[in-house]
Amino acid sequence: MTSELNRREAITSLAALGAVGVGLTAGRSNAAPLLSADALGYDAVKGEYMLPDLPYGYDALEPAIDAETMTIHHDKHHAGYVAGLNKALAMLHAIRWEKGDPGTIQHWERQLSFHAGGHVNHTLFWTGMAPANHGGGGEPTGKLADAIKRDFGSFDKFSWQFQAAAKSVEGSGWGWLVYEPMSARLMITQMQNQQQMMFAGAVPLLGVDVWEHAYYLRYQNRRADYLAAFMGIVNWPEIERRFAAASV
Ligand code: MN3
Repeated sequence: MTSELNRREAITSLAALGAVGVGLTAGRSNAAPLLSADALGYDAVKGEYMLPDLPYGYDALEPAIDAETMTIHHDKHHAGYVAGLNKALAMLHAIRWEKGDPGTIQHWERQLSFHAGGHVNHTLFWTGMAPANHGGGGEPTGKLADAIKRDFGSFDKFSWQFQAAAKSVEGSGWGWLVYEPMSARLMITQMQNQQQMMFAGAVPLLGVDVWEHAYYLRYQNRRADYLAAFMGIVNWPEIERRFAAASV
């Protein structure tokens, strides 16, 4: 299999996930993608994804998110999703190539959805945060600020709904601010696990991880406190960039 084929398959696989509008602003080839292949750690020669480094130190988001949580979350959890994604792609390739047992397809497609979701979600998560007073926190400006006011009423109303949605995710999952390109509007969605409950076409702009591994060491069961702290480290300039890329 050529690396080009690998690359196309990988992109197609990721694009099949509703959560992943990545690179799928198709027909907008002049727009910067939501995430580049480099940002996702994609190695076109190996046809595999690598774990990207954090864009800051493990302790950079203190006190909102502690260094131990960041270390385990990135080096263990995120790494696990990358490994799982590569494994699923390799297994699907092998089954297809050898016309192997079609009964195993469902299992590996589920693995692909979960781990590809995990990889993309976490890559967006890390880069969607920045240290407080070094780009993190405050409110968005420009066209994103205007769109938030139009679609939610005000930044405060947006922030309230975003935190309420994330807080009430059943079990493990995410809260997301997404752009729905067909009607050109913003929405807030919940996500269960790494992929469920997202709808096709939704472009993820801002996500907050509400798996317990994201906050339990510091906050225990106080998910709402974690969410309030998260709002103080949102990298709004990066979210504005994603919105601009998605809404061209
Ligand atoms: Mn996580």
